Amino acid sequence: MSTLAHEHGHGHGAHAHHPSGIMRWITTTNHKDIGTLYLWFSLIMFFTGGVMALVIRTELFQPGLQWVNPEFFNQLTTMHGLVMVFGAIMPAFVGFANWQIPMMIGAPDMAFARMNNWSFWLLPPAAILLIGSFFVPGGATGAGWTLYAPLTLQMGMGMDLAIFAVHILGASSIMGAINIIVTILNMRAPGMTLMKMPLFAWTWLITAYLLIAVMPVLAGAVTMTLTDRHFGTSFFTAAGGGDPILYQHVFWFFGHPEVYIMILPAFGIVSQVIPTFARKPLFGYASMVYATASIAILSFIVWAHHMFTTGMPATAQLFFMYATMLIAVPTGVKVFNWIATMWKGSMTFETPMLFAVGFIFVFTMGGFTGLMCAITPVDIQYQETYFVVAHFHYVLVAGSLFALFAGTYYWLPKWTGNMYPEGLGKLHFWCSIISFNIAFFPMHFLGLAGMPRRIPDYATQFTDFNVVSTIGAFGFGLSQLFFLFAILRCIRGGERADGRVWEGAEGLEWHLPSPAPYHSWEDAPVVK
Ligand code: CU1
Repeated sequence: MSTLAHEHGHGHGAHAHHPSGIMRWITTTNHKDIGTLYLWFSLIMFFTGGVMALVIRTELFQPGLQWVNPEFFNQLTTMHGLVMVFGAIMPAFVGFANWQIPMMIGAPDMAFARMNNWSFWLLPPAAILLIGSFFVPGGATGAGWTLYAPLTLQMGMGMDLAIFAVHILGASSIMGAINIIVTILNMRAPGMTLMKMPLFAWTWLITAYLLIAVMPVLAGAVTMTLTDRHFGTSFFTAAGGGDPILYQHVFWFFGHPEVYIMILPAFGIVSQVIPTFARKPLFGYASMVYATASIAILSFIVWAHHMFTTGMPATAQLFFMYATMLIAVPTGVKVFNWIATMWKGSMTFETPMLFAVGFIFVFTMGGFTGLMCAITPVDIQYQETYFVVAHFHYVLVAGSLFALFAGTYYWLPKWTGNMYPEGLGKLHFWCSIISFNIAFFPMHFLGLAGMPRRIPDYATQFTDFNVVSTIGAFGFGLSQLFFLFAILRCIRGGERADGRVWEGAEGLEWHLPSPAPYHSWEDAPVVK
């Protein structure tokens, strides 16, 4: 990383002041530096949220209460969700966007380089608020990551810290999204038309619009919660003329597009990796773009599939059921195109490809259980059970996270100039995909058998699958140490690599040479 980032651009600005050490990272406006900051931040949050998950799984290893009290258990499930969604997955994709989008479209940097710095540096204070809320009177909020009223109206000050953290994280996301949209629409190199952009840039452009559309809705939901808590309003209290169900509608109008915010950039990464290792161009490029846009549009009209048990009219239940099922069509187009890309390709299975193929296989299982959850009459049985927990971990871990792993191994050689250790990467993949399924597949059976989610204790007939699941979870947690070692070894040295690291794939991936980094505004090339 250091070799790349310390290089100087083209001689101009040679006498400009360049801060070093910690000041370099605090004041940087360079998209590569900021991408690196995002990625390290999300990795730290990933391990933080992962430790919480392991405490949860330790408590669930056997029935009864052994390790944590029920209040703290609720705090752990809540914070695990908030930390992983807002701290790990979303910032990781923004880190990828910072590194890759300017290089992919031939822009010298992000459009608003100083705002980019601010977008990142809002994250650590928000993380401190979230993690710090464990240590205030009453502890962190235990209302669940969805922060449903009326429970949130009865919680201690940890809830206020969570609300403030969500506000800050939302502001950061919106600024990041504005930056990505303006960069892509205004700063493409000559000849780089929209329909020539690499798929990762396309998926992020669409994701950025989703972010701008729904982050303010989440901000509204938590602000109404805040005023209900402290300023005498009754948005969500029936006693004052409000309705707690209103909270769910507002939250999920944000929450469902949020699901696609966490998966569309993953689709983008997989769409870059598969053609490289199949040594064929992406099959159905235009249909990939249209499928991504279709998914994004449909994501706005499915939100009440999270609310089938709230007493909606049957007509509304039918609408949300059919609208949700419709999303399977563009998603199916994507899976078809990835497989058609691999069809008769000369494939090799380096670590990025293993994670990409693993993504297709395991994410598709999450898609199928999603379809099961969309069927209103049966969802009424699944609601608030471990089946739902299994479903969304297949989507978010085997989906978003595996794509992030694929992207990390794919681009680390380009970012650092060094090859990662291939054996360690493959070990990481196989341990991850096996332990992931040991941890999460039994949860389907637990849910179908009626085990509720978000409880620290359970009836004894659920014991066997919970034991298996906890063993798998620890396996998955330990497997991530291979990931950490692979990254560290890659940064510290190893075989030299250049932009054409993936032999035989030249021209498919690195459309344009990487522009030279710069370290201050004066160094930045003038963009016309
Ligand atoms: Cu949803």
